[in-house]
Amino acid sequence: MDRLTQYAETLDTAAIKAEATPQITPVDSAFTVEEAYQVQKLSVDRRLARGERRIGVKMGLTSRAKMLQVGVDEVAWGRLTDAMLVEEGSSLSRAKYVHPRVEPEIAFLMKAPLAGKVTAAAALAAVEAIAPAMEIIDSRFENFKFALEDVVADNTSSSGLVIGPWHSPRQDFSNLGVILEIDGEVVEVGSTAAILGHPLRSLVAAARLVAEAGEQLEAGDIVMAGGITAAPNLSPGQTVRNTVQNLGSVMFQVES
Ligand code: 0L1
Ligand code: MG
Repeated sequence: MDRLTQYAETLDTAAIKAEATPQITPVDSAFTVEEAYQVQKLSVDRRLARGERRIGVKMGLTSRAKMLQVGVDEVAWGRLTDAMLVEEGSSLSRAKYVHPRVEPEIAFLMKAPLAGKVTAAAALAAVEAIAPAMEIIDSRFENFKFALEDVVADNTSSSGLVIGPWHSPRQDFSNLGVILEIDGEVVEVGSTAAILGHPLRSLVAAARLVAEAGEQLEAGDIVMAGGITAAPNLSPGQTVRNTVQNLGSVMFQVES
């Protein structure tokens, strides 16, 4: 088995078993971001081969704070499957994750394909709806520590998504207030402007990056725009809610 296939199998197995695995980059200093995206695809292909269905993409490292944290100046992306969907208002099992965290986000629902170098206006024209959303991120690496190459290979930590009510995108969503609550207490506040200054920039970047991989955003795809605040840890017993100005809220609970 070649080394990229081996990394994909290791990361896929770590996700299935909810067991952390060592970082790749400390033992493979030649590992590149391009190879990491190949590992990501190989790993997600294993899920598709087990019967999971592709439902869209997630954008990551979309805020200046996250870019500084990982030491990069480019966004990253990952692939979403139907098995990652957590029904709005339902419970997820903490035991299925290694060390899960939650990010308040907004999501786009596509009504037309989009790929390549597109304008913000063209991106908006391809959007059917927008919704308040949350991403469950769960690095498969020990101690949630990684370099860019590691996290890209690990499907940019993506593990789950929760989508709230869909709304028309014909409104100004460039700077909507965002409140993340856990057990009724406000733990993070932010604005959709934290996503590259305007969430549409994240969709423009998604179209460019998927095209570089020879893919496209499809009608019906969900695109997670990116984290808006720091990502708190999840623990059993919590009720988590993200409320986005004008878009309403989305919630889930955490079981053991
Ligand atoms: O969605 C994100 O921005 C997270 C990308 C990966 C970094 C992390 O796991 O914190
Ligand atoms: Mg995210």
